[in-house]
Amino acid sequence: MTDTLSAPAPAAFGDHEVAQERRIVTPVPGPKSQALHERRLAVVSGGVGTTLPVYIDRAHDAVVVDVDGNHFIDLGGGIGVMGAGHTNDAVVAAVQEQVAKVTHTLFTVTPYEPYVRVAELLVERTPGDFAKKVVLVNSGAEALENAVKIARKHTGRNGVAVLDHGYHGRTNLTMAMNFKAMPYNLGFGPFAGDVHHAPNSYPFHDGLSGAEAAKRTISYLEKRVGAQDLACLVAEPIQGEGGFIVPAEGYLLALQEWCRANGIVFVADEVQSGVARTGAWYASEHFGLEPDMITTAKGIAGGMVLAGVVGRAEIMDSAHAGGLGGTYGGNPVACAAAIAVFDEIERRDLLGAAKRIESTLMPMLRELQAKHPVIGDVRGIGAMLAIEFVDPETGEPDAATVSRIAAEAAQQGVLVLTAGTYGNVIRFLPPLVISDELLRDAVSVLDAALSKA
Ligand code: PLZ
Repeated sequence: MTDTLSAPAPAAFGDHEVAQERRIVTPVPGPKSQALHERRLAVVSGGVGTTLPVYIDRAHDAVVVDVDGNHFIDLGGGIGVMGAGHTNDAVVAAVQEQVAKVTHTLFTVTPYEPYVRVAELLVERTPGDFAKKVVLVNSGAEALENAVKIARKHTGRNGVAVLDHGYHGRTNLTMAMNFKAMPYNLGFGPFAGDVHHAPNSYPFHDGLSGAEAAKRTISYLEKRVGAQDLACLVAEPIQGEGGFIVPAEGYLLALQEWCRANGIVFVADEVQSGVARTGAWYASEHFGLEPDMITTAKGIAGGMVLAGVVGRAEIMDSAHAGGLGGTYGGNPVACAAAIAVFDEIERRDLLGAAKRIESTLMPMLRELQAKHPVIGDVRGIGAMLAIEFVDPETGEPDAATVSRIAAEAAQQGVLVLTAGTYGNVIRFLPPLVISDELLRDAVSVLDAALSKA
């Protein structure tokens, strides 16, 4: 392994700052990344995939820097986690302060204030003008596990309804709730029972109105399961891994109404769409929803490990004392980070920033669509946008072009994530603090990659 391509001198910035620019100084992956990757292949399970074997050394705002000194524009933000920006000053300071005070006691043994504060913030910022309560956990999947567990206890029913193209996690129950077998579920069964998959609303493909799609979902569940056997219906307001599928107008509201009429707990899985991502605190607001429960994770704590369930107080309290918990749930350092993130969203108007990203990026993506017929659909809300690739003749999903473009963009210093049941979607989840200039630069790279593909 040659070491002649050494990293450039660190940029002349303060503590953890990084120049907000794209700068590629070695082949991608560079020699240091390649050496790390060899070490990794020897000891890390092959089941842990790698989208791009570029090893990251540091990051700030919307730029990540690898061990070879390459600066990448980050349009994925660690799958929508870094809304407040990488190494956000306020989050870094809050974590540093808390880590030197107390890092762990276990909230259910001897509690601490940051957990309570996060719960207060979640109660205030989630839609629904009713009494709510919270449980904090460690991951999105664990939040879903808890939502289902509480809904079952509350209703005394077992059935869980989920939607086609949905994604909910990698634990046994959440695997059963995923739509896509590969790579999430295949060979990992047997899976938890009483999980029922129903057709969703996917306007680009089904052409149905919200009312028509809701009728289809509801009649499917009524025939196949029976409303009185369902504890909950779990729906992502905008389906994330499924390819940023924005349901037709009125679809989700009709499902919520049906749930309410039938005593079914309506759970909005906002693990990907929540915490300012779409220009609202929670995407449910765009659809006029007041979910009985919301699961939240990712963007909530600036990359620190935190997730939670917020729900109607009477539902959340139906779990008996001691029925909810876990060693690390609501860890004080993670909670301190979350409090700083919520504060930053307000102080820096990150809801406005998400809307600004939509108004900058959406027209540029539509221009790409006009130029490149392989882009069949441009969709999303706020800073949760996507383009879906299909063969312009046949309408067949085109995953090959998506892979080529993502690989070429990385070579040029732009990180994009793919998504979609058929792998034919490029999704954009940039840190909300990204500048318009970086967005324009990144799109010009995608444009060139499209022309090349
Ligand atoms: N619900 C809506 O998007 C996580 C998965 C990444 P965890 N999505 C990214 C991967 O390949 O594992 C997600 C989500 C929605 C639940 C989850 C699960 O959240 O924090 O990854 O458990």
